Amino acid sequence: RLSKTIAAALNAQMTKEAHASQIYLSYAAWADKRGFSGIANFLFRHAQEERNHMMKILEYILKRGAEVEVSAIPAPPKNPVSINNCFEKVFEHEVDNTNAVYKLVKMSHDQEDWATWNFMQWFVKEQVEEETLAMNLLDKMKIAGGENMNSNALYLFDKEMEETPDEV
Ligand code: OFO
Repeated sequence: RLSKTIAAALNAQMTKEAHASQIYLSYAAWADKRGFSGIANFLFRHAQEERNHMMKILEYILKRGAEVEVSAIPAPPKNPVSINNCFEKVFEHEVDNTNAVYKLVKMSHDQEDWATWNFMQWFVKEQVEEETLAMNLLDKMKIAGGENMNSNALYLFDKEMEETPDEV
């Protein structure tokens, strides 16, 4: 059985994953509007992935016999100012979510809730993959000029993003 505090923390994490999905969704729409359809495609796919994470937690809460609380999702932050800035923000967001995941891991460890601890390991692994992916993309952009990427480099980057998988 889930303790009250673990159930509350899992519910909060569920909302955090939903928030992540909204962030990717808003950035995807922003990129698409500016003609970057490859980047938009990648971000739309990722929005779906974050929603799957939300569902994964929801199903776990139910399976463990606790109450699911679907609450309001905070609005996504302001639009990025450039493609480079977009991926910087994506990376920052992923680091922030990793910290939230770690808190849950610690809480389940402290309470000796080994089922939740084990369940959360999937998210630990997932966050490593997502941070690595965001870092790799930032590295690529840095080589291509970072904030000063010219239209040629941006064109090629956008094209490549169409095929970039969500996972590394
Ligand atoms: Fe849900 O994995 Fe990113 O945030």
